[in-house]
Amino acid sequence: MRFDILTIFPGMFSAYLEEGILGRAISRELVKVGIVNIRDFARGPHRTTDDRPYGGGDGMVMKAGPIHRALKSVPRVKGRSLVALLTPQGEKFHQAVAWELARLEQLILVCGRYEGVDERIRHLGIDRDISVGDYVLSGGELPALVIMDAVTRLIPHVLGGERSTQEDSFENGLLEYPQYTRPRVFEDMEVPAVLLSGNHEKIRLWRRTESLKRTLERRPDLLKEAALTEEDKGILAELKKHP
Ligand code: 4GO
Repeated sequence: MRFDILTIFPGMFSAYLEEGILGRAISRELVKVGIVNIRDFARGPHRTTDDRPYGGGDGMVMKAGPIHRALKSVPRVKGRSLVALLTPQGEKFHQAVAWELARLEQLILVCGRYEGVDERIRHLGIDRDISVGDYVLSGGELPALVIMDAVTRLIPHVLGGERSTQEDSFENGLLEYPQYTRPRVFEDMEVPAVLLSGNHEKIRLWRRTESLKRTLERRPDLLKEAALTEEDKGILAELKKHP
């Protein structure tokens, strides 16, 4: 998988691309990342990437020209390649979208700044508008990093043995069960005895119950979409009777 990021703030990406899961995936060449500075494609002595909005009003709008030229400069990888604009007006990003994007050969992410980008850029090579949530940020850079992170950890061999994506929240449509590690007693709080029992069937049942309990309490909306077994439905019925 190759990511190409279009931004006027290339420096915002370095820390995140050098460390952690994403950093390691890059050094292992499981993913490649190209950063394009939109300002390199701006014209005039001031290399301006923004201008005043037609019709008046506060703030500035990102000019279409520099973004359009920056996009054309990105070599398109053969195979499935997609250009996404990060905007609060986009389709909401969630785990299923991450899986869909993980199947691409190339994902090009366009980060806007100021009050937004000239609408005409949408007709010049943007395939999809994506939003990471219902809030406004000062730029598309953090959303681009969020998407790169969520997608990268789904790429084969990125996570290795340390953690399975299958056990994550949302992969089975439920929230994760609580986790504990040493010490066994911390600030007078004990690890639930079942986890020390060595009884794998009891542990599985306890975790599934906790997962369902958490989802019911915090995100009941997720239960409508989750693939529930007959056992799950039985556990849920009990939880609703005796919360
Ligand atoms: C994306 C971009 C929020 C999101 C953004 C989001 N804010 N929720 N801000 O994914 C154009 C100028 C949009 C600033 C950008």
